[in-house]
Amino acid sequence: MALERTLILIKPDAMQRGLAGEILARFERRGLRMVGLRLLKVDRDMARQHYGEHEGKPFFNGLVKYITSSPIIAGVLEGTNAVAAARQIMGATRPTEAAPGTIRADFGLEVGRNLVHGSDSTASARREIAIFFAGERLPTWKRDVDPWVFE
Ligand code: DAT
Ligand code: MG
Repeated sequence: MALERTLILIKPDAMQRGLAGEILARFERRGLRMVGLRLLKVDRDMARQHYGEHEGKPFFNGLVKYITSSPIIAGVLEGTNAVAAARQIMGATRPTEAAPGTIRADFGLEVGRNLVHGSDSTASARREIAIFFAGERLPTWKRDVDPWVFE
């Protein structure tokens, strides 16, 4: 059980469909805490850097065009096993293979319009947070306060 940070993106299709609040709420109510949040338009250089591992694949150019097509929200979420927890909430890459109850299954059908990004490892999270929050000092949450207990 490790305290981790992960990068999420609310991608252009989710923004255009007015689903940003719904998507953020799903991460938030699971217990992941926001430590960074910004609205931005990704340019080609940033897109190529973020999706560098996919360069050369047949869908790469379409992916860059899509992610640069409208403003997105980038967020850093913190929590126990945050990387895996966020991926679980998102669902599988292909919406038709994602489990019901996940964001990608509940709101999408097309792999090229799958609404959200989430880092796939802590190493990816570090790399991606550095791209989207370069030079920003992200706050942290105090954890020395007991949660309420229902007796
Ligand atoms: P994930 O976003 O689940 O980490 P990935 O890193 O393999 O998935 O791919 C990055 C994004 O690229 C993915 O969210 C959607 C797009 N993509 C992946 N495979 C694709 C394909 N076969 N055709 C079209 N787009 C694809
Ligand atoms: Mg990925």
